[in-house]
This record gives sequence, structure tokens and C-alpha cells, in this order.
Amino acid sequence: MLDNKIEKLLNHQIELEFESSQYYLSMASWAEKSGLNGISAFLYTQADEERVHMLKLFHYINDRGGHALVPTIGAPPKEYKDAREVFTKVLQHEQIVTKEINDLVDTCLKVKDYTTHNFLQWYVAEQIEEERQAQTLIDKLDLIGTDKGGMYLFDRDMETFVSKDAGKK
Ligand code: OFO
Repeated sequence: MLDNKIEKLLNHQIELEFESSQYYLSMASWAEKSGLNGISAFLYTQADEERVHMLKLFHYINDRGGHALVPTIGAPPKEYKDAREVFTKVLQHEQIVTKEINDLVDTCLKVKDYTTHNFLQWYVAEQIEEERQAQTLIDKLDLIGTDKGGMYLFDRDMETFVSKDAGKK
């Protein structure tokens, strides 16, 4: 049986994963209509992955005797200045999620819920990877700067990256 406090925090984590999914979906749509098809494909995939992260939490909470709740969240931003702004926002968002997961892990230790602590290790590792990925993309975009040819190639590389990465998670 889940401790009440842990159940609440896990439901909060559901909200964050849902927010990530909706945020990336909105970015994907912006990129698609801006002619950035590779970036768009990458972000649609990210949005799907975040939904899977959310569903893992649903099943975990319910399997442990709690009640996973569908969150209500506000609409994400619709417009973005450019690809760099998109990935900067991705990184900032992931840093917030990482902090929340770390706080949750800390609370698990405090209430001696080692099962949830163990379950959350997958999320801890995933956050490291997502932050690293966003930072790498920002670094590449910094190198490209305002070079339109460079941007074209970046977007094309993202398309290849998505098709190679498809179905890994
Ligand atoms: Fe769910 O990994 Fe990011 O937010």
C-alpha cells in the first residue's frame, strides 16, 4: 500500500509528464508548420515518449493500491521564435522535472518506501539522458548561428536521427 504522501507526489509526477508531453506536442506542431520537418518529427516522438512515462506512473500507482488521477493542466505556448528557443525551453522544462523527481526520490527514502525508490531510478536515468540531449542540440544550434544552410542540414539530420531511434524506448 502506498503512503498517502508518496501517492500524492506520484500523481504530481503524472502531471509533470503529461505537461512535458503536451508541451512537446505544441512545439512539434509549431516546427511542422514552420517547415522544420526533422525537428517536428523529433518532438512528436518526444511527446509520445513522455506519454509513455506518464502511463508507467498510472500503472505503478494503481498496482500499489493507490489511485492514479488524470491531471488538468493549462495549454502550452503555441508560438516559438526559433529552434534554439524551442530546445532551450525543453532543457529548462527537463531541469524542473529532474528536480521534482529528485525531491520525490528523497521523500521515498524519508518514508522508507524502497519499492517506489527503486521504481523511480528509471526516471532518474532518463532525466540525465534528456537533459544531455537537449544541451547537445542547443550547442549545435549555437554553432550554426544564423547560417540558413546549417539550419537546413541540422533539420535534415534530426529526421535521420528520429528514424534511427524509432521504437527504442
Ligand atoms: Fe519524462 O522524461 Fe522528461 O519530462
